[in-house]
Amino acid sequence: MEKLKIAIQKSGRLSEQSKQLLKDCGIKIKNGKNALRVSASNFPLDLFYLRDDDIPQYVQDGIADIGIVGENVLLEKKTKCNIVQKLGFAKCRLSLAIPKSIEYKGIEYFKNKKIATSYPVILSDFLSKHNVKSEIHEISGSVEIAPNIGLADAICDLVSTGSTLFSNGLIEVEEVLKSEAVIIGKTNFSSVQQSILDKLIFRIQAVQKGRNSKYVILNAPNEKIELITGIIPGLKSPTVVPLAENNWSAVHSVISEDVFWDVIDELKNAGAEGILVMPVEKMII
Ligand code: PRT
Ligand code: ZN
Repeated sequence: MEKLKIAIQKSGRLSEQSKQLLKDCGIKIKNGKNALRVSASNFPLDLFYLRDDDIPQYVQDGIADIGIVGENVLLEKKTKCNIVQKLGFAKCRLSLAIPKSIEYKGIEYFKNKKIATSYPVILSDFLSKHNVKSEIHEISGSVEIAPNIGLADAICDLVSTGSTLFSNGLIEVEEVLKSEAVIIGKTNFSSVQQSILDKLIFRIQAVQKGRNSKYVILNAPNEKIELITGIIPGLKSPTVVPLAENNWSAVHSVISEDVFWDVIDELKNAGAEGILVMPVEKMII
């Protein structure tokens, strides 16, 4: 039977969350530690474990059909792959940073400066868009130490918390790119592969919506129910069930993680009591 082949990072910042996502989609993968290729036991999916930098090329060449990488890697490799689905984890930005002692007046600063980076393609696109000519020094790791050892005037590197820049006396001055983990895909799927991919994406979206939602149950006097159901309209409309106590009801609904604490405050002010909040595993609308 035809299967879909997915390439994920063997070890690194993407690998645990990539495997967890597949698990949350109900896909069972054996833990073959050193295997390069494993098959899911209950879904037509084969997994390849690779270095993230190699994944776009494997997908472009059709050795894998889809892969999980950071957008930064996808753009740096300039392959003919499409973004099939954004995944919302491994969020970071690719930024230009300079020693904090320098007074920064704008992007002109980088003219004729030496910039160390592992992202020469993305960086040179960015600089030429801004009409700035710099000397790009490609290095593969520990980019942040380059200014301190006199190798470069500035760096262009991934930042998430900013603590690496801070501890190396650097400050971020320009954001070149925002990135998160994405599923990339080759350009032409067979109809069987496409239908497996559609199934996978359907499950991923259900998991993502679940992760972004909370299930809320609360009690309130009946005269407050209309006000409360206005605050938490839910998917279609909230469930309202009577309590054993006269003139009281329980309201069940789903709310988005992003607005969670604001909504809880509103509910309390509207007269809600005994508010229970639970995680949502999957959500299909
Ligand atoms: O071995 P392989 O080639 O597969 O892995 P890798 O070492 O190239 O990549 P890995 O595992 O480090 O990162 C994989 C992907 O995670 C990247 O391509 C990004 O899409 C994403 N990601 C998210 C990050 C970060 N956040 C991140 N903070 N990748 C790297 N960093 C590094 C950054 O380079 C810097 O050294 O973390 C440091 C900065 O972190 P803060 O928190 O101090 O700002
Ligand atoms: Zn890599």
